[in-house]
Amino acid sequence: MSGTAHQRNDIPGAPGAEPPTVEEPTSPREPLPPKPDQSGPATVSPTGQPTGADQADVAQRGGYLTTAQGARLYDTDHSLKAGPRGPVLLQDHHLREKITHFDHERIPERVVHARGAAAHGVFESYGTAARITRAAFLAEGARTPVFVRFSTVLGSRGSADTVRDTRGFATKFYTDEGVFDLVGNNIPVFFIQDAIKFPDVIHAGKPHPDREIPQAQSAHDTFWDFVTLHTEATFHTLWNMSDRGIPRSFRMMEGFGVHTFRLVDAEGATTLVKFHWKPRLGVHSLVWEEAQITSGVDPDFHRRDLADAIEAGAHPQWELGVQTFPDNEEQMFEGIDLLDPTKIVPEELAPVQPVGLLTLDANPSNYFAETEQVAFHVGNLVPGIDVTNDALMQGRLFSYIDTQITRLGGPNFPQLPINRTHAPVNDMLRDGMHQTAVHRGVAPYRPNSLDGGCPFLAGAGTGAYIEAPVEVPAARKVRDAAASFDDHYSQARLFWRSMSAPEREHIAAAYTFELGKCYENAIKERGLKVLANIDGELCRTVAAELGLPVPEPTVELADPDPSPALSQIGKQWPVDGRVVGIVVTDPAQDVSEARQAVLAAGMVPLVIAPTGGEGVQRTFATARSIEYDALVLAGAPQPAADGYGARDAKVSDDAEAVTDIDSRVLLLVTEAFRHGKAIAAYGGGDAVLEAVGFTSADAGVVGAAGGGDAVEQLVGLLRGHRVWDRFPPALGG
Ligand code: HDE
Repeated sequence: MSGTAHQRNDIPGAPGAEPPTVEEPTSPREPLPPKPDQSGPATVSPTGQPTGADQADVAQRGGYLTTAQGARLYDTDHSLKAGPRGPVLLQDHHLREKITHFDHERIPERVVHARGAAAHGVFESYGTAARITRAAFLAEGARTPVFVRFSTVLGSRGSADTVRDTRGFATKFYTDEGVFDLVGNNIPVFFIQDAIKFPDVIHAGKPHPDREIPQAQSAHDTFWDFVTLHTEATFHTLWNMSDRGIPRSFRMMEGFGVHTFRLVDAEGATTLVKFHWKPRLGVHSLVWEEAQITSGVDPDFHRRDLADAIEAGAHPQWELGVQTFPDNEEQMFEGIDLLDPTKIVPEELAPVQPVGLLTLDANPSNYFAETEQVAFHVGNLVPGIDVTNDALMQGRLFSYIDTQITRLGGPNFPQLPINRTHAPVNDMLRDGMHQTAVHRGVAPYRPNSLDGGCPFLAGAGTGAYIEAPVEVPAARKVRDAAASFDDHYSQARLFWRSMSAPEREHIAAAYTFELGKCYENAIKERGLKVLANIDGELCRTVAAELGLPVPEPTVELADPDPSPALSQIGKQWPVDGRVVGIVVTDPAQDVSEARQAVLAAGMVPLVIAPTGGEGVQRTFATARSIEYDALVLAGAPQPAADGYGARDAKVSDDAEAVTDIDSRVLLLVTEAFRHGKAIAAYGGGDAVLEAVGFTSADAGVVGAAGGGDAVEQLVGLLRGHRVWDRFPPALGG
């Protein structure tokens, strides 16, 4: 539940309510409360009744170790044996209970979106959507608790966060009228137009079935085989190859409902809408090398970033907005088929109108109970929000409940604490595995007289969910799609044309990397044919890199107006929660001015010193550039005691490269520079810049008078996310 008051932690990973002692504690006590940034699901009953219980009441209790039945135990390190060297006795109930439970600790991971991270928060409605929907949580001033889970799609639960992939953005709104789930992605279109192909596209994207390689990525033959044979996937694939496929942070991603939804007002009038989440911090991405290094150095980069930011009090925020379209018989807008989930409606044609603000303000207190057990479902709808005939959406309406039954072990998963609605439940569903409700009465059917006719049916005036009575066009039964679904390229071309020069470079590099990793030449050639239908220059660039001939387009190239809203470069954004590395020469060096300035700007300072010590978060051995959005060089550290290759392979042993500065600091700075990060130097730090050949004439490299000045200049640069001038305009520039 959100709304907990948080104290701000300067540095992520601050100890909990009671810092540990070095000696093992000797007297029993109640378990410690969660950290101030953490919260759990609201304590409502399986039927949605607030229990008034403290969250501690549903966690472990008591200072003594017990069995699952509450009997106290005196030893948990030794099995019950026939003598100290004898065999273990079958009667050891504690051993059997402990091992048996452990043996069943795992549940199946999600078939897609297995890897995720989540947070609690609140959604505050502006009321601007009240004229088009009767949904109570969108009325003016309504505040609704939410739980949001972000995810990658392809990788297993233990895969790296920063792979090139689509990201899930699923929001559970615990509204007074029942749960509403907005199960979206960070990319507004999908690979396919019909749910019946979903198993196929996922089989193609997942690791090859023979060797189970590669994990969590699309740079392999089966993925490219599929998307070049099903060219409806072209637009989504282009988004994935763009910087959107490698977000800097979950906090810096847009979210999209993808499908067109139908909103229904109090009078029954309907409006078609597309949902958008707009991050307050702007859309920002990693650069590819950074993403690759991160996969090894910190595979938990995104989940750590989310948790750290919330812990530090930099609560991520998104505005929910809708694009609205008249609900007419054609379900088209400006020639764009609203039932085709491979198409966007450019924001310039239909502006995104803000309807509320989402704030994530608490980390989960238990990953499994909350993030792993949360079960989203596209069919979790509330009055005022309805579905459309999008064939992708229709299949999803079946899939989500179905998959939870396997994953969560039976049909009662809505009763898991994180999934419990906050609205009263009287559903006539009974029994089943893991039933935790204890229902009364004898007549779970209706009509009945034995239970006084309960439950009664609601009507429009008593809050019933009533499907909008839209006409279904008279038609013949077919396995087919509308002719408008055949245009697979014009919006991909629109996207390409809307990109800035560095974004185009990144796209060309991504296609080159991914197709270059395919083994089969035929697949690379087919990939180039698709690119020829997007843009000649893109195709020629990638073909040259692959060493393959340039194919001719097979369609007439469209001439769409660019949509500036698609580019993620060129504006200014807040810097909340960005991480600034401060390099010092000595753990005792006083950099309090720089630290304070970073904190005052709402960012996180990490001091990097030759060795650990009070106030030091990283050493040269543990630091890597990918962790920092900007660097402050507060001196030029000499090679540290562990600064030789046999101890730390990051150290350069190249005699030419050896200077009187620790070469890991030089690596840090050159990588940061290459990745377009801002760098400031003061107090002798300019010697580091000199050693690597950078000067303040280079974009985003600044000399400063002191720590405060350095941070102030960095903040100015960080508002633009990256130093884009360092990426030379080449392709289409
Ligand atoms: Fe999903 N998808 N999906 N999907 N999806 C699942 O449900 C499915 C699609 C999305 O954090 C599964 O609980 C089908 C589009 C997210 O727990 C499963 C189709 C979009 C999540 C499923 C799609 C999504 C899922 C797997 C084609 C963006 C993670 C585990 C019609 C609008 C939710 C689970 C979480 C998860 C089915 C396509 C988003 C199998 C059949 C389009 C964010 O039910």
